[in-house]
Amino acid sequence: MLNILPNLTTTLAGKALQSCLMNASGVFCTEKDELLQLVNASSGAVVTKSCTLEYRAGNPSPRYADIPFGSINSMGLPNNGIQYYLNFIDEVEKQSDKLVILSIAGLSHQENIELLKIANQSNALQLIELNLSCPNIAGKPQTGYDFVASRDLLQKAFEVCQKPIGVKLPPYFDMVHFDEMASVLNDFPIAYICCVNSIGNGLVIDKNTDATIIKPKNGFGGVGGLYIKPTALANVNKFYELLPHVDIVGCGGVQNGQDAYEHILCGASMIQIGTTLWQQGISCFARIENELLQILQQKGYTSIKEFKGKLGRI
Ligand code: RRO
Repeated sequence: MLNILPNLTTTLAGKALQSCLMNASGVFCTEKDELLQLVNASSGAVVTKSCTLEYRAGNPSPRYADIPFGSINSMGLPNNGIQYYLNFIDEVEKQSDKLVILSIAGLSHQENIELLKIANQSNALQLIELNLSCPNIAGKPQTGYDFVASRDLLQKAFEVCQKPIGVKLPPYFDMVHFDEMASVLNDFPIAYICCVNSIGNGLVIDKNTDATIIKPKNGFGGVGGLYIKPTALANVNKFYELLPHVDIVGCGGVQNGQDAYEHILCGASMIQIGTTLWQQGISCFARIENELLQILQQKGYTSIKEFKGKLGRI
């Protein structure tokens, strides 16, 4: 019998990629040396840390902590400003065909529009991830939880920017909210959606001190890792049903090949790795890739499209 070796190739926003694994925005992608390592890693694409118009130092430390089944962070959008990342994308384009996605997270709608206008001028930039879901800026709600504001921002975004735009969504927890967000997204030519950002405003206590484990926002921060896998899978799967023509990037709780496999079963075309990349470093891509390939081989699949979205129901 002919035994065809499986591969993890995929497409995202019409672009062919060698692997369906990549980093999640925010992890190991703020500085140029980190981004370069990601460009050279065994991953299908790279996304930058979400950026603002100017450099931001972010929130005071400690602002990230590993916790038993994941992580909590309140980084506060530390980044080097949009031009730093556009310069990096220009440089990479000359040496590599790895897709580098620019993540944008303005602190206001006006700032997002300015960022999109600047991004639109870049020759090398191919794809933008508009972050509608940063949970860690004091006094700023997550745009993705305000359906009217999301529509308004997307309306303006597609007026000023002709480049493909994907959106990073917060997790939703109510069927009505899935429907409402899907009906907003359906009205725009969204390149992809990424589900999910961290679950906002969790609280973790240090048992030795009886105090919060991170400092900003009185200890409240976005929760990532295994804690959020069921929520991430539910969001991927619900939006796969509601937006059948939009590529979905799954993000949340991917520690191994089985987790990645489950995201694809739920409908993901691509998988982002956040907390595991933070905890284990860049070698996690090769390990998870091998584990996922083994699962495909065991199940007799040769490509991810053979089982994407084929979640069974009982
Ligand atoms: O920088 C952050 O605090 C941060 C961002 Br922008 C985000 O989108 N998600 C997150 O967990 N942290």
